Amino acid sequence: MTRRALITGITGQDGSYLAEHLLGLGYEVHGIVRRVALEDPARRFNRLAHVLERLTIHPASLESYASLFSIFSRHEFDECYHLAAQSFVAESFADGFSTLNTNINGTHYMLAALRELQPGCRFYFAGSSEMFGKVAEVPQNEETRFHPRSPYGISKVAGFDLTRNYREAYGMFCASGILFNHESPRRGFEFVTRKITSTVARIKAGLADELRLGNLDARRDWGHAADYVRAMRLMLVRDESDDYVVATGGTHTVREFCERAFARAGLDWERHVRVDERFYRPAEVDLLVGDSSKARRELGWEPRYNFEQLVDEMVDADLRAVMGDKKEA
Ligand code: NAP
Ligand code: F7E
Repeated sequence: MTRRALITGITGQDGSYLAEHLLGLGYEVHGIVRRVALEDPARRFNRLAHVLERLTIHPASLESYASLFSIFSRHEFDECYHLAAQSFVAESFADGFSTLNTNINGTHYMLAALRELQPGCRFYFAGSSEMFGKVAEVPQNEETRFHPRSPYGISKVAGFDLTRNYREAYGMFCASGILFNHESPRRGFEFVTRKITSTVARIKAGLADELRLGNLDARRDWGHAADYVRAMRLMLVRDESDDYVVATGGTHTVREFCERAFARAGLDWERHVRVDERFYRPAEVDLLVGDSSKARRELGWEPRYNFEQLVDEMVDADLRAVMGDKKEA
């Protein structure tokens, strides 16, 4: 029987890779998008353009329980991947209220609607390494204490707790992935990796000269989104639901990311990068590095990309895009 999956946040980086992955496995894939996305399809669906005809899209909003309830009352799903969120940490400092509202209530609405109408549907929650925040130990695993350092991190801890509570209180199949940073050529331009690789390409093409960044010493465990969406599905096809850290186990500074990205384009990063206080955060998460041994052991998951391959793929894609734009102009 064909399995049917619903993805919230299908227009985002992870949603697009997950949709591709599930289609490749023979799933029938549905997605929830907000109406603004439907009104601006060329921009909002750009990550999905190549598979859009094979998807079923439903308009709904995470802010409206009624809109989610209506979808679950009309369509049955085997698996539900709840990826939609205000996902930019810096923005959560600027507007904590809407981040908490979307990320906490949105997750609660999803769980409550499922419990009411489809308690047998398996549920995935997109947890984050930001939940570890001011880290209690290095590396971080499923037992590490949470100490979030941003409204975003706080919203993800609440979503994680809600998900676990629906599992424990109502016996539903609810799993959380605690995913460390994962990037790709489809990453949003506001995140540091894509900000770097897209600006490298513009500098190479003579369209820019300078890249302004915040904390160059921040360390992240960066993986590739295509690898991480495989782990999401593996969590939902187990006999029992549980929570898993997904990470590479490696760590690099923002400075190291710059070095590699500029070098890939034949540029010297020190000639172009300027530190700008405006991009510092009120509270920083300095050292994130994940221990994903449980996922490797129980899910049989492991990443296929290493750090260098990730950076190179992102730079190459942005170089191609910028050179293509220049030719057209
Ligand atoms: P992303 O590219 O920012 O995508 C976010 C998605 O959420 C988009 O489809 C967006 O829709 C949707 N969305 C945002 N606010 C919404 C709202 N109010 N109502 C309905 N949809 C809304 O994020 P991502 O990198 O793919 O991440 C996917 C999930 O994993 C997020 O929950 C994120 O917090 C979490 N996560 C990400 C990482 C990472 O490193 N990428 C790590 C850990 C956890 P529009 O297109 O309409 O804006
Ligand atoms: O920042 C530093 C910044 O915005 C990474 C989201 O997917 O991963 C992501 O959150 C680091 C931080 O991602 C700039 O201070 C320096 O230390 O790329 P980012 P993030 O905050 O780690 C987690 C796991 C998620 O769950 C989130 O959804 O880079 N940094 N200079 C900068 N960051 C940005 N954005 N811009 C700068 O100019």
